[in-house]
Amino acid sequence: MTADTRATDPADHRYPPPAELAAHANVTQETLDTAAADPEAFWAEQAKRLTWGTEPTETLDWSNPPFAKWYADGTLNAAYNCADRHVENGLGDRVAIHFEGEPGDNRDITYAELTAEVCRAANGLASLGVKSGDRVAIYLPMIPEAVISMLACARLGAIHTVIFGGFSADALSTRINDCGVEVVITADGGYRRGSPSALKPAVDKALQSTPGVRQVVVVKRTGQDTEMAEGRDVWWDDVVATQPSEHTPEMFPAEHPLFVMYTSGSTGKPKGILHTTGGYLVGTTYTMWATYDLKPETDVYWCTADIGWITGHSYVTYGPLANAATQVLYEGTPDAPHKGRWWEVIDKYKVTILHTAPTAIRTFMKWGEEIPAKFDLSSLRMMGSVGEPINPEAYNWYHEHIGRGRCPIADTWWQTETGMHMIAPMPGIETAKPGSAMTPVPGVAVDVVDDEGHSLPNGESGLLVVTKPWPAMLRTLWGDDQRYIDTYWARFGDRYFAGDGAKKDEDGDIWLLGRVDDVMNVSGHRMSTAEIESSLVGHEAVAEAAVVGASDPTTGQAIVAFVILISGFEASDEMAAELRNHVGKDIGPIAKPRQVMIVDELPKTRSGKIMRRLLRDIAENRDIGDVTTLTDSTVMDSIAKGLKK
Ligand code: 6R9
Repeated sequence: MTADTRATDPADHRYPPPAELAAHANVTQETLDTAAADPEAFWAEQAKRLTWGTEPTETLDWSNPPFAKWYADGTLNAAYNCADRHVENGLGDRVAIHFEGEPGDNRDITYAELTAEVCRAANGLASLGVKSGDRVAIYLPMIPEAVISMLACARLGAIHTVIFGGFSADALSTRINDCGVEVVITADGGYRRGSPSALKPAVDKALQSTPGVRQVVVVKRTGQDTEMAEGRDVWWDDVVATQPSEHTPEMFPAEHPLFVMYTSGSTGKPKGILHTTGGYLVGTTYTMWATYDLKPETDVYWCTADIGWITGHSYVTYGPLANAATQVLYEGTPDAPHKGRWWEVIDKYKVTILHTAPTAIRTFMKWGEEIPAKFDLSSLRMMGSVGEPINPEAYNWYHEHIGRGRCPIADTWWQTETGMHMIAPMPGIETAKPGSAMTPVPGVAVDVVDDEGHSLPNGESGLLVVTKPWPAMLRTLWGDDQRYIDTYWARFGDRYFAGDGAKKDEDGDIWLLGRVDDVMNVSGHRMSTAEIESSLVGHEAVAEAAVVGASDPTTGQAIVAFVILISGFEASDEMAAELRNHVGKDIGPIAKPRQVMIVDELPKTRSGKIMRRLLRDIAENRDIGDVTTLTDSTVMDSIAKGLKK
């Protein structure tokens, strides 16, 4: 039981580690000290968590920064590490995945079964000609085949690129073309909010403009009517189910590419973040074990992230499975068929570690604490948060109403680019502060610096940098080394620029302050203002568009768009609704602006840059501050007036 340390200000609550957890904690102060004294030796040691074909003798090669190599003379197979080796170690009967479908269907998959399924899928993909280095896109709901497909690709050395099922056909084709994908794995559909939701039609549409795709494998999930293109589309059951359940894994060099994950940058074009095999797997395997104090023999872990995001890669597929953990995989939404669905799942599988996002917690707060109160959540012992800063109110609510005052919360800061947790409290050691991600994980070094790169003292806000290479770091942007250098390294030399503002408090603990670039964070999803602006100006009625992220009590930030119409088009509620839907269709429902404001002019600086800060003030109903750098300071009046109409 945590001591009652309630203070009046929610940010001043303090949560020391529960004594029981601290007594058996995976990570101790000694771990932190050893790692800080010699990070490379620490990471060399952590590599022993994996089973290698050839053990690495090198740890980090930073001779050509910012292009890092980790464990470069080692060889391994990621799928073998996540499946077969556990069976060889006598854990074949342990459940790897408790799958819970939204309609209530469920399936337990042991490590022996997982290994067999991955082998079958690898044999199936190989029969379609997939080989090492080929790119395979995965566009699936949260069903076991999603994890199996990722591992089947990894087993063959093929590079997977998972595209979130909520993305539109256009977003799909852009990513497929950028990555040079030849094979797509999808499903007829998945269950969302109580009904089947089709996926295959978006693939069909995307493939009209992806000349490189030669084959589509379709998993049957919902049984919806599905068009199959002759010669191109094949059913998963026809290609995979009939295959032998044995497959000899090839050992690949540690720096062999594992996957590309697209994420929004500050320009419209999504960035293909490239992760490689050895370093990524060491980093995720270690942090999975350390941050959650994972005890694979007894814990039941549940991360609610979709595999379409990095969290789903590192902490649904690779981290948990490399540790031989037992986890829950849930297909649907938290409110189907009722708003207590998550708590029911926790009770049913006796989940001990829950990892979710602030936006979900705020939604549950809105629904009311009486809903989780109806369920037995006594199995929980540890919880995590990821994706955006968690506000102290949501943190305290999570602690009290879900963790029932007993469970430490790891607020984990990291990125698609970092591959693994970078800043998070180690649950057996640290007294957590609501809203702070606390301190770097063992083996990681960060700093807060000013614009010129000078380290800032405690108490001051600046920019977050990572000061030493880490194993799961991105290696480059797919096909664009220059953009990799420019985006992350040009600013501070050999220190990685994360794009986040941060502050160290008087104790040196780190508070994340949100993005400092034009990237919004909506429900934990990164969205670029430029990408949505370019979608809006793609509509025949729009002359110009400016998009900002306005703070929102549930989603963290919400997308607010200001648009100028081409003359001849009328401003109306219908037009605003049409533009919202246009973005939804173009990019995906999560990119739909909360509001579209039709204006006559946009505030611009003398150099022609749109002053998003002012638009954010309007979107958040604040007084407009300093407008002296505007070309025409009356613009703001006219916008504000125009909006009152
Ligand atoms: C893992 C993930 C990365 C951006 C990152 C930051 C924000 C993530 C956070 C957080 C404050 C946390 N972010 N976790 N901000 N506290 N615990 O979310 O990756 O989708 O690439 O987003 O998300 O702004 O730069 P990704």
